[in-house]
Amino acid sequence: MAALVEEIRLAAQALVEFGVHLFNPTIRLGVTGLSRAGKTVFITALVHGLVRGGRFPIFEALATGRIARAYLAPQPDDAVSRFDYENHINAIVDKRSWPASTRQNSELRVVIEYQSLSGYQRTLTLDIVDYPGEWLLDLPLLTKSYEMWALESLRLSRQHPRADVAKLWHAHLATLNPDGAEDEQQALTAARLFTEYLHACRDNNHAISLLPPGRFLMPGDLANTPALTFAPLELSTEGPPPIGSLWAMMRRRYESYRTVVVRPFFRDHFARLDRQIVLVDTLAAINEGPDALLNLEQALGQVLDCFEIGRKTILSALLRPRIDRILLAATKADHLHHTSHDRLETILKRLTQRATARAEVAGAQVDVVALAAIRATREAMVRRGRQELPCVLGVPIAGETVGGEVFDGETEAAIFPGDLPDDPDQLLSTDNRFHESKTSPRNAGFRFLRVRPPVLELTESGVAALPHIRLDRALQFLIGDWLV
Ligand SMILES: Nc1nc2c(ncn2[C@@H]2O[C@H](COP(=O)(O)OP(=O)(O)O)[C@@H](O)[C@H]2O)c(=O)[nH]1
Ligand SMILES: [Mg+2]
Repeated sequence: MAALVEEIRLAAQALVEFGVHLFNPTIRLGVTGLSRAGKTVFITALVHGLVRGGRFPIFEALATGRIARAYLAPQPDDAVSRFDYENHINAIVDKRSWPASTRQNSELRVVIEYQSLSGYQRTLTLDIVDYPGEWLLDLPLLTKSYEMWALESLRLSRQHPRADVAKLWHAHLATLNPDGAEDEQQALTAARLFTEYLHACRDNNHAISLLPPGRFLMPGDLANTPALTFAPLELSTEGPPPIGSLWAMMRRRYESYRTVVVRPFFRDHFARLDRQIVLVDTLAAINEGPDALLNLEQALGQVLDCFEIGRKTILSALLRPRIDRILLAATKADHLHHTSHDRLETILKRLTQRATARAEVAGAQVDVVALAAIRATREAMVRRGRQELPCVLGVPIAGETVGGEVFDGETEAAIFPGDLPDDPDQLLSTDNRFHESKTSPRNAGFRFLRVRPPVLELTESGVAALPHIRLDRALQFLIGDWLV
C-alpha cells in the first residue's frame, strides 16, 4: 500500500515536471564512469567551453553563433551537492594541476540562451549529474533475489583471476551453515571478508570491472549499518529459508540494501535522466593487457544492460527511464598520436558491440567516441635513428618516471606511446605486442605518462579556451538536437 501511494505521488510529480518542461525545457545529462575515468575533468571542460565559448566546430549551435549566452544557475536539487566547478577550473587553468579526486555524486545547472533555427529566442536548462559508475552496477540487483545474487557472486569469485583474492573469504564461507541460527558475529566477519575481496578485485590490476553491491566499496553514511552487513552464502536447497536462520538474516539485509540504496538511486537519479555519457578509461585497460580488456568488456555489458533493466521495472510508465541517447567515450585520447584516435574508437566499439545492440533494441541510440576532454599534449614526429616516430609532447607530472628518469613537473618530454593495432582482436589475444611484458605491475602505466594540464589557447575570436579532442562531437550528440 505504501508503495502504491509513493508511486502515485511520484507520478503526480512527474506530471508537474512534464508541464513545466513544455515551456522551459530542462534536460538531465548523466555523466558516469568508474572512479578515475575522467568524469570531473569532462564536466569541467564541457562547462568551461559552454560558458566561455570554446573551439567547438562540430557543436553546431555554438559554431554558428546561435548560442547567445550560457551561465551557471543555482543547483536545483537540495539534497545533492553542487559540482565544484570553480575550484576544479582554477586548479586546471591557474595551477595547471588536475582537480582533486572526488567520491561524491554532484550536480550543476547550466542555462543556455540560444536562437532557434527559425529565429526564436529560446532557453535550454541543462542539469549535469555526476554519479559513480559503481552505483549503476547496482541496478541489476533490482531484478535479483538474494539467492540469485549469492549464486552468481560465488560463481564469479571462483573464476580466474578473482579466485586468488577470494581465498580468505571462501575459507570463512566454508565454516558457515546457512540453516543454522542467525549470528551477528558470523555476519560481520562474512561481510568484512567479502568487502575485502571486493576491494581486492578493484585494486587488482587484472580486474578493472566492479562487482555489486557498489556501496560496499563506497559506504558513505551507511557504513556499519545492517544494510551493508551481509554476504553471499553457499546455498544447497531452494528457499524459503528456515525462520531465524543465518540465511534468513542475510536475505533480510539484502532486501534492506535494495530498499535503502538501490531503489532510491533508481527513482531519484537514474529514472530522471534524459541523456547519458559513460566514460571509460580504455587506455588503462589496454595498458593492463587482455585480462583487463575482457573484464572491461563484461563491465560495459553490465552497464549497458542497466538501461534495459530500467525499462522493465515494476514502476509505472511515467517513471520509466527516458534515456534515449547513450554515448560511450574512451577518455584521455590525448595520450595517443591522432593517427591512433580512430583505432581507439574502434576498440571501444568492439568491446561494446553486443551490448550496444541490446541497448538499441531497448530504444536508446548508442554512439562511441574517443575523446580528450582536455588535450594536455601536442604532437611531433621525432627522429630516432632512421625512423620517424609519431610522438606526443607534454609536461609529465612531477614524480613520473621512465627508465630511471624522474620528471620534475616542469620539463617537457616527447613520449612515444606506441601504435594501437588496426584490428582490436589483436589486443585481446594473449601475445599482443602492445601489451609489453612487465617486470612489475607498478610499471604498468609507463607507456602513458600522466602529464600536466595545458596552457589555454586562443580561438579565432580571441577567447582563451582549453584545447580538447572531439569534445564538440560528444556535445553535438548529447544535446545538439535540443538546440534546433
Ligand atoms: N591527459 C588527460 N588526462 C585526463 C583527462 N581526463 C582525465 N584525466 C586524468 O585522469 C584523472 C582522473 O580524472 P577525474 O576527472 O578526476 O576522474 P573521475 O574520478 O572519473 O572524476 C585526472 O586526474 C587526470 O590525471 C584528459 O582529458 N586528458
Ligand atoms: Mg570525479
